[in-house]
This record gives sequence, structure tokens and C-alpha cells, in this order.
Amino acid sequence: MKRPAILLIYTGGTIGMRRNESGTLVPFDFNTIEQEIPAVRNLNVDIDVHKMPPIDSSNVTPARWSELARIIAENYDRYDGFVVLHGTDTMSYTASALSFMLENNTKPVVFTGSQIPMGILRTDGRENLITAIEIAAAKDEQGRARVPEVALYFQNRLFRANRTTKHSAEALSAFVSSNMAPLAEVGVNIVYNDMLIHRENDDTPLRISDNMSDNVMILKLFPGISQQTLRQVLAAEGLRGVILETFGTGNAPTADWFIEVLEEAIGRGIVVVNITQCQGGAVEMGLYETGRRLQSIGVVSGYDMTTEAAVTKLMWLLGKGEDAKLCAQNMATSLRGELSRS
Ligand code: ASN
Repeated sequence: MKRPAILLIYTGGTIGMRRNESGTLVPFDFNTIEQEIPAVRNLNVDIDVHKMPPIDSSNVTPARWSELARIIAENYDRYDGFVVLHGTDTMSYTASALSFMLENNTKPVVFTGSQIPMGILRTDGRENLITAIEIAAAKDEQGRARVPEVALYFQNRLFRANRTTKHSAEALSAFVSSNMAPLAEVGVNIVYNDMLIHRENDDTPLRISDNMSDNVMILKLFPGISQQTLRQVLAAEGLRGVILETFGTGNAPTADWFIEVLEEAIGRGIVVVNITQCQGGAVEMGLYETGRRLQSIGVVSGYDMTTEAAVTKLMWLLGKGEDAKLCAQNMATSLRGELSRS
């Protein structure tokens, strides 16, 4: 049987660092991956490498997401799967964005990276990379990709990418998916949770939709937020969408001025999406009076989406030119399994 072919796309981040002779951390040459990690030879996979100019992922912009989507689309027919090496700091944003931009995707696109550089003995990068390649190349009994969706692999767990958040700057298990169980867990064996894995209809060709609106913002509530601040933020020129990070199950102050300022913004066509500040659980605006008032003025429930998924989805929907009504409707609907209701 033909060996699976994987395209490894290197974008930067800690994983691509090694110490040079003077002890400084420098990006290593991913052309020589088999030299750096001889174990990849035993994977029975053909690996090609595409290098993007390496950056710290804090410098990522939507232009980079588009470039990544285009690289995948241009190479789509030639490879069985893709592994994207990315800095951890904004990996969940990029991976969420790609899950929306790649329409009708039926191939594995597995993001990974590391907390400790590859060139350091105790690195977590080697295992993350080897297992990500193995997962991207994995097939089921019918020869179909085992995980035909955008996923994120880190420290023994494979997650749906648009369900993840970087929760620790220290732990090697840097990512969590609080509202959805892992797609696979890795111990002695890789145990796939097939019931959760998303499968698009194979017959529809891949399409990329990579126009992302930057007229959005994330607004995190805190007790004491002032009327003036809220008013000024929502008056920003060109603003079209806001991810409102609320308390608990989607609650916010019931003060008249607060509701009026939001209502006025919604009246101007700004889409306001309610996301909880809590790491787990969902927005349920009917539960308390403090949530019900938001619902009554037309704030959209983001249900249990992560902030990363919500903001990239909003950028994508607005970038497609959707009007406020359709955008609001789609924000509350699961398009790529990013929220727990259809
Ligand atoms: N600052 C790095 C990045 O996100 C962190 C990492 O990769 N661990 O590019």
C-alpha cells in the first residue's frame, strides 16, 4: 500500500528552536527534520516540508491565516494530511480561523507546537510532532482519513481545534477543551473517539473563504466598567461586531445605561455576541434577569464557544459580507462543531 504523504508546514514558535554553538536559541532548519528527529523515518510516512518565514505567534495576523489556507488549498490534492507547526500563544486563534476558512475540508489538518524548544533535551516538541504526523497520516479500515478535520494535538490529547484555549504558560499540557472531550487520547495506543470526529461529504471540493473582517473586538466585562468607556468603545469607527465576555451563564449588569448603550449599538447594525468569561459551561440568557435583558435587546448567544472560536468566526462571517441578521443567526449555529448544539 502507498505510504501516506504529509505536508509539514512550519510557521515558527518555540518548537522550531535549537541552541547554536554559543548557546543562543535560533530557529533550526526544518529541511533536515529527519536529521533532527531520526525517529520520523520509522513512521512509514512521506514528509515534505513547507517553511513560512518563522515568527513568534504573537505577531500572527489574518494575512498569515490566509497564506496558510492557500498553502493547504494549493497542496490539497497531493497530500493525505497536513501538520502545522505553530507557536502556542495564538495557536487556538489560527487553528479556529482555519477551521472556518477551509470550507468542505475532508483532510486532517493537525496543529501542534511545544512549550520547550526542540533543541532542549527535555523538549515536549519531539513527541508532539511525531504523534501529530502519525495522526494526520492515520486511515480507517476503508482507507479514509481517521481525523478529517482541523485539530490540535498537544501532550497526549487531540482536540477539535476550534474548541481549544491555551490555558497555561507553564504546563506542558498547555491547551484545554473544556466543553468537548478529546477526539483522541494517546497512551500506549492512540485511542480515537470516532463518535466525536466530524466528517464532511467527501464529494464537495475544498474551497477557501479567507476574507476576514477586522472590524471586530472582544470586550470583557468587569464590575465597575464605566458608561463612558462602554459608549466610546462601541462608538469606534467601522465597528461591526463585538464578542462580549460576560459573567457566568451570560450575565451582565441590568443598569439602564448599560442596556441602552448596547441596544443603541445593536440598532446601528453591530452584532453583539454573548460569550462567558468562565472556562467551561455555556451562555443561557434566559436563566437570570441579568441575562434575560441582554436577550431581549437582541444580543446573540454564543452558547459554549471559546473566545478564540467566537472572534474568528465573527471575523469570517462579516468578511464574507453577511448582514447583521444572517451573521447573528450563523453565530448561534454550529458550522464546524464549534458549539454544542446544531
Ligand atoms: N511565544 C511562543 C509563540 O507562540 C510560545 C511558544 O511557542 N511556546 O510563538
